[in-house]
Formats: sequence, C-alpha cells, structure tokens
Amino acid sequence: MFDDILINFGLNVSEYTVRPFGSGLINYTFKINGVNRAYILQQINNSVFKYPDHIDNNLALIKQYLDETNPGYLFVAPLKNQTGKSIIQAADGKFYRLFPFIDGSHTVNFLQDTKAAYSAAVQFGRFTRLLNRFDSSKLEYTLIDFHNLKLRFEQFEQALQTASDEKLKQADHEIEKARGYIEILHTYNQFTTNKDIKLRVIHHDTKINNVLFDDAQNALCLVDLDTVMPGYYLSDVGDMMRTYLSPANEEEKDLDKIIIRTDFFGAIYKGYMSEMGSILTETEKQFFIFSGKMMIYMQGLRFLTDFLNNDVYYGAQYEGHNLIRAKNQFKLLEGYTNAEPIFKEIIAGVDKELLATTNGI
Ligand code: GN1
Ligand code: MG
Repeated sequence: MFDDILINFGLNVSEYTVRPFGSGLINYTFKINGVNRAYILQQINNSVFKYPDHIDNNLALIKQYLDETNPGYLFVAPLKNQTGKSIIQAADGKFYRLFPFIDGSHTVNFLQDTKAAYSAAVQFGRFTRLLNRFDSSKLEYTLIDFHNLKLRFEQFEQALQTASDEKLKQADHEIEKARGYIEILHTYNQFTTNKDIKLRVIHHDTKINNVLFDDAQNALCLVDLDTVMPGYYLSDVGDMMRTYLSPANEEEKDLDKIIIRTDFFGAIYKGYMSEMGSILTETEKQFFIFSGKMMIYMQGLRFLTDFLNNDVYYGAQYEGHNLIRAKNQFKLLEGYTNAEPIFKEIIAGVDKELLATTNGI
C-alpha cells in the first residue's frame, strides 16, 4: 500500500512500514517508520477540501515568509517530491502529502495540566503574531465560510427542513437548545460588521491534538495546517476553550464528566495574550470570553446538523454518534456560560499582574 507514493518521494519501499496515525476526523493520516527516519503521510479529504492546491499554495507562501523573517521557527511544511511538488495525486486518484515526523514529539487528546494548555496557547498566539505583517489577502480560503456562524445556523435550519421525522423527534431537545442560544449568533453578527475586528492569519482548528508536545509537556509546533487562512482570532481562542477546559472531550457520552476547569481558562488567556496582547485591538479583546461561546455553539450546531443530515460530513461510529456529540457540546456551552463571571475575574487578575510587571512593581 502507498508504494507509488513512497517511490515518488524517493523513499525505498522495503525500508518503511506504514500505519494509520492520529485521531483527525477529516483527513486520513499515516505514520511511515524507517530505521533512521519517520514521516507523516496524509491523504487530503478532497470531498471537504475541494482544491488541495490552495492548501499547498498557502503553506508554501507562509513557509517562505517565516523562513525569511523567523528562520528558527518550527513550521512543519509538506516535503517536496523528486520533481519539486509537495502535493501529489497517487495511483488511487487521491491527493497526498508527506511531512517530516518531528522527533521526540507526541500528540494528546486530553490535557492534564495547565502548563500544557499555556504552552499550546502560546504557540497559537505566536503563529498569528509572527504573521501579523504578512499580507493575508495573498492566502486562499481553503474552506469558504468555514467558521461563519451565520452560515452554520442556516445549514442547521436547512437540515431541519430535510431531516426525517424520526431524526427530528430524536433531536427534539437539542434543536430547542440550538434555538435557545440564538443570542450568540446576534453577537457574532455584530462583531463581523465591526471594523476594529481584524482579519488575521488564523489556524482555525486549535483542538489539542493539533499541537505536537515534547515529553516535558512543552508545545513544540502546530500541525493540521489545512485550514490556515484569513479569519478572526476568536476562532483560535474559542476552539481552545472548546477543547482544553473540559477534562472529557467531544466524544464523551457521560455528560457529568463535562466540566469547566477555570484554571485552564486562565492558562489560555495568559499564554495567548503573552503573544497577542500588544497586537489585538481593544475591541477584539472585549470578545475574548465570547470566543468560547461562539466556537462551542458552532460545533454543537455542526454536529447536530450532521446528525440530521445522516452523518454525511463527520461520519458516525455508532447510531446517534453526532447527536451525542451535539449533546456533549451543548452541555459544555452551558457550563461555559455559567462560568463567565469567574472568567471575567480571571482576566482582571491576569491583566493586573501583567500591568504590575510592565510598571516594574
Ligand atoms: C474536524 O480534521 P479534524 O478532526 O482536525 C473539523 C473541525 C472540527 C473538528 C471536531 C475541516 O477537525 O472543524 O472542529 O473536526 N475540520 C474540518 O473534532 O471540518
Ligand atoms: Mg487534526
């Protein structure tokens, strides 16, 4: 399997083994192990990413910019094959790229301590900061309207029109919840028309398994860069809230396990702001807490919509999988909303601390 791809990249097939790797929901990922070297091979899901070339162009532009402006920065770009291409169409008709495997790195699906959360938040903040002067209009939108909450809500409404009566009945409770949080969409509509909210270079998938860690829980670098494109910083911060605050993740069926660890909120705020604090506008900063509501709500809507649409996007490992995921996200949203007063106190505390440091107190 994949022999033609390995040959294409100049690798001797007999020296390598190929195994499925990671837990992404969209692309298919494999680890290629050799005696001295290892690689990550990824098949792009081109029913989601319709123009794999756009991804490739974006990553090449960013790599070139970062190599020139910050040569020490670890940006894991796809490798070039023997003819200089970093994306190839294999014998099976699918698109693939090969990445170097970063030695000594691993991914996690759960966060156990705030140090790792802080370190990941620093990495995501640093990425956007280092690209602050890069002209983001040069980038393609690899997924148009990816984090457009207005569109996600419309897709949900559309699914309500086409879903079977049985599915509508099963999801009755969640549909009501989705409608109950409509205020989040109103706030979203407000900030997207506000000129002080900037379009920046955003990762758009900051869940914890898209960060590589070393054995001491330091975040080494970011991976899963297909959705890097212009966007709002709220997408990145919000998805960290969605995936770092609860000790149980979006797959958890026991909703009692979904709780909000407010100290992790503090770690994200401190980490992200240590990089982006001097770059974000005051208006952008006001939406820091809101980012979590936006992204948790969006993911709840996306899972629910997919359940109603017979799991065409995310797939399902068991009957009702996407409905369970939606329930999970709405439980998380409830916890997050309830914790808002504590989040505000944390932000005030950290800001005070930072001010004292700047003033040399
Ligand atoms: C998908 O591919 P993966 O698992 O990293 C999805 C994200 C969702 C996430 C939910 C292109 O990310 O937007 O937040 O699943 N990516 C795409 O787990 O739709
Ligand atoms: Mg991923």
